[in-house]
Amino acid sequence: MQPDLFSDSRTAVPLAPGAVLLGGFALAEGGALLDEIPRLEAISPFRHMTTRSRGRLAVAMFNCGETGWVSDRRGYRYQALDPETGKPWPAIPDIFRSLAARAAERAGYADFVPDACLVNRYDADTRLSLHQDMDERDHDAPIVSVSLGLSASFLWGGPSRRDRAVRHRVHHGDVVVWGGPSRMMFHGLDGVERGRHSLAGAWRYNLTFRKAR
Ligand SMILES: O=C(O)CCC(=O)C(=O)O
Repeated sequence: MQPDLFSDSRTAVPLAPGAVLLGGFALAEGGALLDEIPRLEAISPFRHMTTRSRGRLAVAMFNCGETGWVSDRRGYRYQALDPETGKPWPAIPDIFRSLAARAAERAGYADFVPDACLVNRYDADTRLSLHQDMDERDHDAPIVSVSLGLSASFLWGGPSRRDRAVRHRVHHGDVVVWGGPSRMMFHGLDGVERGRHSLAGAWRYNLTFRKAR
């Protein structure tokens, strides 16, 4: 891996064809986006899912949307009901939807209507290893990934897990969008800073919007 590439907080940094880091795109709405999280997690709480092979995921997660990503001993999939509550996931708030659509459009993907939003929560010791998002039926739509709270390093790899990943420092309000020729690129998250963010406390949150069905 290379050392971190620092994004200017107001510029668009191309990562690869079809992929861009929109520095500060959600900065103005960051607080309002964070304000939605307690209401959503009161319906579907954060939890550490398990995987078929590797035990407990370090990242705490829940979903909002018509469907949500789940992992357990049976594997990865999307499902309409939260397995913890047996009820539907909370709806995607309008402010989330609007931001995701605007970020996608800014990156060149018009008319993005996500049906799933994974809400990830990290502390300073949490990482998400390189992976591809491949459980969605619709691979034509882009992925929109919003960083909130503490800064971290977003890992941007290639089409193979063996490809060298480049680290991009992502800050509160940064948005990464990838689709088209980059849709199946490996990516991950590393190096969450220690400390307290004025709005998010000791956490980094991430909203990942996808069209899954
Ligand atoms: O937290 C991030 O920035 C990345 C999240 C991610 O890759 C995922 O949820 O699949």
